[in-house]
Amino acid sequence: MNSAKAEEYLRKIKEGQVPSHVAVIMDGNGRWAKKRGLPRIAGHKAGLHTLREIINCADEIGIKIMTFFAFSTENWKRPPLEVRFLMSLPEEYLQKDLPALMEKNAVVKVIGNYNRLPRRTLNAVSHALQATRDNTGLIVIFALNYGGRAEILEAVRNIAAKVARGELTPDQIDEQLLADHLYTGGIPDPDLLIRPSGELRLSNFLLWQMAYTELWFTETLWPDFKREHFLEAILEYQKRDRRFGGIKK
Ligand code: V0D
Repeated sequence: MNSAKAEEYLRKIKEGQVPSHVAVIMDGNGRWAKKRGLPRIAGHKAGLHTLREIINCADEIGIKIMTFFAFSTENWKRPPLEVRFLMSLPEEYLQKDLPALMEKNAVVKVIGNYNRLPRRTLNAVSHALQATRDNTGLIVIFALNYGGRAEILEAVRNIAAKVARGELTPDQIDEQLLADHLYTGGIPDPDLLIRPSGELRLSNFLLWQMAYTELWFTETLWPDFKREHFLEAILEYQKRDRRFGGIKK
């Protein structure tokens, strides 16, 4: 799949600066399936193909960090069978793609409260974290059982505990310290958020981290989202960046 449009975008992108960190909300899988008269899980499976294509493309153009919203703390409210199916996807994905990720020298990371996940899912994820921890290429972060407010709360609790133990004083609590206590401690904030499927919200994703992030939305559903959509988003980001270059953070 190498459309002329994608090649044209690629050429233009190479003239500018590629964002270091791109965050993506993989949204619209259920709607994609419904439109085709398929079960929602067929949409999630199709979304897995898009995930592969976008990781390959990000690696090719030299993006350093990709963060994908895979499962939110609110997603537990979905039908139990759908949740079960979703929980099988990390294992399915990693079984098939871990060798390719190793070949790319990619690092897999997970953010979120993932101790609530089924054992098999946890095992597959832990194995990938271990296997890729010393790699030095593209960092692929999956937000799993993630909620932005919960993340900030947990950080605040941990900081408060340090104050209570006398390890910190309140005046030592600044933005940097709070950022260091988030799941993303040590990872630079996203430069660009991509949200497909026509929803125009953050939905509790990386709230603290996206204070200065450029937002890019498209009506395209995640399973229909291709390399050329991704490149279009990057190109648009570069244009904005150029326009506001002097006064950006
Ligand atoms: C479903 C489309 C990869 C969006 C992509 C449990 C919805 C496929 C992972 C994954 C999901 C997670 C952790 C990890 C490696 C891979 C994933 C979920 C859903 C929720 F270490 N795709 N994916 N996780 N979908």
